[in-house]
Amino acid sequence: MKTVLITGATSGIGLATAITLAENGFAIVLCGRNTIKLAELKEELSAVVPVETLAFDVRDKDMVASQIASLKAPFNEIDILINNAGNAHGLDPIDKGSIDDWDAMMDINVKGLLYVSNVIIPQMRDRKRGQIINIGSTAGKEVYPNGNVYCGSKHAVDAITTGMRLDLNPYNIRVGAVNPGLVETNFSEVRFKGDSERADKVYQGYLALQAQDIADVILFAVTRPAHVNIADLTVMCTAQASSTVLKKEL
Ligand code: 8X3
Repeated sequence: MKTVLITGATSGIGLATAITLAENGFAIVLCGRNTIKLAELKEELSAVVPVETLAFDVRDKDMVASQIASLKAPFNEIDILINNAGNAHGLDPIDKGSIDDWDAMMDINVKGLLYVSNVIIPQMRDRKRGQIINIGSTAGKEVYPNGNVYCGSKHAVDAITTGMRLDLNPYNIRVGAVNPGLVETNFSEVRFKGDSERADKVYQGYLALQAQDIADVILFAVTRPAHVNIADLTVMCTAQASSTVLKKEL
């Protein structure tokens, strides 16, 4: 049984992925900040597969390191790392952006991903096997108006994914990215700081991707034979042609 560590596992894509991988026989290490949700999810999924939880904020590098180091067998050998934790804060032109929002996006989406990877990569390197999937975004492929720093953080994920794949190639470690477009989760609610009316509008008038759609893609990536690496995969809903071209039924 392979063990998967998922960050941001208590909501959205991370949650759907945790449930999907548990249903498909992977042992799961659920990581997140919300200890109540982690405990509920552990109870639910433990009926199916071995499950462990780690409570940390990916921004806290000491907690990241100490929590992952505390894992005991059978959870101390991570076969697959899914760097999913991430979010957007604000959607403002660059001259009106908030430094706190910029910090949050760079600290979570970029540095947090690095902190978790930094702890997991050496064990994969020593075992000469492993798989890392970074959740990027269409925003990591193109920049859209007011997306500035969020797009920058996801472009960084795109570059870091390629860098990881190059550097970890000698160790037989598969590295790839899944890059979703518009997915109907609490993403926009976080981006717009709880303004649910504004958040709901993002997904109105067309059928957005659902978290499960991305979980299915991740399941596909982690069930390929050892010689197959899904290096870079962009997923949009049918109504979306790019970050700025979206067909809405009006
Ligand atoms: C999420 C998709 O379109 O808001 O990464 O950039 S988008």
